[in-house]
This record gives sequence, C-alpha cells and structure tokens, in this order.
Amino acid sequence: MADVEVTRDGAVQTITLNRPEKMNAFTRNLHAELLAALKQARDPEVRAVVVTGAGRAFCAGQDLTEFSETGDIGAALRATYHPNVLAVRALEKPVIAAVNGACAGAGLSFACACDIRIAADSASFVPGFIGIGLIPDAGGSYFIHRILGASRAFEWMTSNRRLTAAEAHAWGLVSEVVEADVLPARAAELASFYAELPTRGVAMTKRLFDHADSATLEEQLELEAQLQSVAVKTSDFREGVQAFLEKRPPRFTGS
Ligand code: LHQ
Repeated sequence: MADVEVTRDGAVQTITLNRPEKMNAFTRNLHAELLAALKQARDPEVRAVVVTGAGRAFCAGQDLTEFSETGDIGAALRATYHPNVLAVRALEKPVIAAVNGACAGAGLSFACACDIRIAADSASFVPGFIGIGLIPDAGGSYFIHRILGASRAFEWMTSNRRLTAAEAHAWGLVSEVVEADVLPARAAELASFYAELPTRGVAMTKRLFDHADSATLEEQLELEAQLQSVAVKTSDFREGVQAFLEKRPPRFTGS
C-alpha cells in the first residue's frame, strides 16, 4: 500500500498521508511519495489541494524509528523535508491542511507550511522537537513564528505543550474546527469553494504574502504592480468584470 494516497474530485486533489499504524510519521519513502503527489498537483486542472492523514493522526513528524538511519541530519533535511515544504509554497494554488488528529514535530511544520488549516475537534498540536532535544525544523521556526508571533511561538515551541484544537483555533493556528466525522466533507467543501475562485489571482496573492515577509514597502509595491499587470490580462479578470456589469455570479476558469 502506498504511503501517500492521491485522489482527484473535479479540480480538487486530495493528498492523504497513509501510514496510519505509525501516525503517518515521515520516512524517506513517504517524503518521496509526497513530493510526487505535490508535483502531480501542478496540473493546471487542479485548482485546490487538500492534505490530510489516514487514521487517528495527521502526522507525528519524523518517524523516530528511522531516525538513527538518517546519519547526517542536515543533509537528510535538505534532501527530504525541504523539497516538500518548498513545493507547497511554490504550488500556484491553495493548499488546505485538514488536520484530522495528532499533528507533531515536522508534521506540525508541514501543516503550517500550508495556506489554510482546519482541524477536527479531536486534533491536537504538539511541538515535539524540544521533547527530544531538537529545534524546530522543516520550516517550523519560519511558519510558526509568522503565524503566532515571536513571543507565543517561542513559549510554545520550548514548552512543548500539547494544544487542543479549540486552543489552536483561539490562537489563530487553525481557522476552523469541526466535528471529527465531518472534517473530510468540510475540507472538500472548502477546497471546492477555492477551486472555483480565480486561481491565478489566488496564486499571486499567495506569492505576494510570502514576499511581504522580507520585503520593504517599496519592494512590495513593485511586486504588486508587476503581478497586477499579469492579473488584468487573465480571462478571470475579464469574466469578473463582465459578470459584475451583468449582475450575475462569475464563472471563473482559473485562466
Ligand atoms: C511514533 C511517533 C514517531 C514513530 C508516535 N515516530 N512512532 C527531522 C529530521 C531528523 C530527525 C529528527 O527529527 C526531524 C523532525 C521531527 O519531526 S522531530 C519530532 C518527531 N516527533 C515527535 O517527537 C513526536 C513524538 N510523538 C508524540 O509526541 C506523540 O506520540 C503524538 C503527540 C504524536 C501522539 O500522541 P498520542 O496520541 O498520545 O499517541 P502515542 O504517544 O501513544 O503514540 C501512538 C503510537 O505511535 C506509539 O506507538 P505504540 O507502538 O506504543 O502504539 C508511538 O510510539 C507511535 N509514534 N509518534 N514520531
């Protein structure tokens, strides 16, 4: 059985981390299959992506039983985690993490690399790293710091406190919490909503916010100007204006 399952429903691709007996912990093989799934999601017909986990966990981070085999950790991170995190950020469509259960260590980092996080009420969020004497990796120090702010991020990542889904929602780590049995349906509904938006506009918004993290105001204004010049040339811009003038809902195609 594959460690990562990919399904397609219309313009929505769902990627399921599929090692339920190991809480979907990352192995080299899972990383490779995840990267292949993210490459598959580049298909222009795919306009929104959901990432979730099989069984009772979202992802427990690095499989600690494979840990000793990794040797040079820096090299292992560069070879396995980094390409997947960068692939999510480079994907020109929204990536929704549907956090169905425990989300720990690099699994938490990966969820935080996604554009949107929703959670089951049974989900929990565990830094993990400091519990085994490590530091946040796989982008954890980058994304969690940005989502929570420096002070809360430091306190959480060093205390290793397990957060409930409700607490994660109160902190702004997830945007929505639903009952566990309706999470797949809610994720599908949210992804369908996104898949019907002007995909290129959504993708360029993603790029702008990533750029804003390290840009000066002048640089950000310039990138806005450049990308808006692209956006006005899309069919979806023409359709949006036409639909507005005709007082009807727009039918965006993502082109
Ligand atoms: C696991 C794991 C796991 C294997 C639970 N591996 N079996 C990158 C590069 C290189 C090196 C190192 O690290 C990294 C990045 C990282 O991700 S470091 C952080 C690694 N992750 C952790 O430290 C998390 C460890 N796990 C936990 O804190 C808990 O197990 C969580 C919060 C995930 C789930 O808690 P519970 O729901 O209470 O379940 P449990 O603790 O009872 O675990 C269930 C089973 O899953 C258990 O096995 P067993 O045979 O007793 O049923 C665990 O050993 C196994 N498991 N995480 N990462």
